[in-house]
Amino acid sequence: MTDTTIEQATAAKSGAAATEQFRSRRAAGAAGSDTERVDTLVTELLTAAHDIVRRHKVTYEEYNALKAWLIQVGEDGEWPLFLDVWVEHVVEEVANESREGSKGTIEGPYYVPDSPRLPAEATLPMRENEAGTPLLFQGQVRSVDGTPLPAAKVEIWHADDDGFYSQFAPGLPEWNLRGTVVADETGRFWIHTVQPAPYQIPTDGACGSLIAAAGWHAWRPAHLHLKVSAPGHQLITTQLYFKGGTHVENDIASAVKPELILDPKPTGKGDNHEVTYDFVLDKA
Ligand code: MBD
Ligand code: FE
Repeated sequence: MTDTTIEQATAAKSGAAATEQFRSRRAAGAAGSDTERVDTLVTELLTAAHDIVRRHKVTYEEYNALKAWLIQVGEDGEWPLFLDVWVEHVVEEVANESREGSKGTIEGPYYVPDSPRLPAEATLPMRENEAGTPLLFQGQVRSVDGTPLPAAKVEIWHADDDGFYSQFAPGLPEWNLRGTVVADETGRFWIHTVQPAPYQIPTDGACGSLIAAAGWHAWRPAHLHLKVSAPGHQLITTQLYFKGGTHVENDIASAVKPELILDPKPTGKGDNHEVTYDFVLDKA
């Protein structure tokens, strides 16, 4: 008998990969040099925590449980996951409040830059017999004034039919279900992929313990992640969801917006589906 070990997806492994990915991309030192701003924000955050302790008469037992849990978040590499699930949506809301074009939403912890460049009509890198309903996702990228944006870039990444992201779960080809599609001279694109499945955040790490302790659920609705950009325009980071999908109404990451819901229709060929979604970019 051969001794094969099938590597399991674990919170610690996806956490370590997300932490590493974040660290490698973060521009050093941009924020944190404005003493007054740091003072204001951190003081208000701590004051809010102090108020909670007083109002709810938080005990030493609870304080120590929090301390142990915070230590565990770090050990599991789950700070990117924790922050992107429970905090990023408000940062995104503030960052994009004056945008006129397409709605954005959170990036989440599983973006990887420099995915393979693909032509305007392309199939995302996937395994032979990749599971899931085949989906043609097509559309056009335009400026807020209606001008089509030639050679716009549509970066797309999503989980597979088991809810796993390449580079954050073992056993998947490096760029599975990730690509950078370059739109044609009229800003149009046609992306062939498979519909992703709902995504359960890892339950075996610190975030999972919190979810269990609070009696919450760990699910995000099925979603496509996108970054759409064009010269002279602001890049938009967004996600698209599926009408009627499980957890569209109760995303653990609070990142669903009514403008971001797709309703793919059968094409009549097998169980293929297709949907059109246009992106409108604000000027830079
Ligand atoms: C995801 O796939 C995701 O998009 C977010 C925001 C958090 C955890 C997993
Ligand atoms: Fe995601």
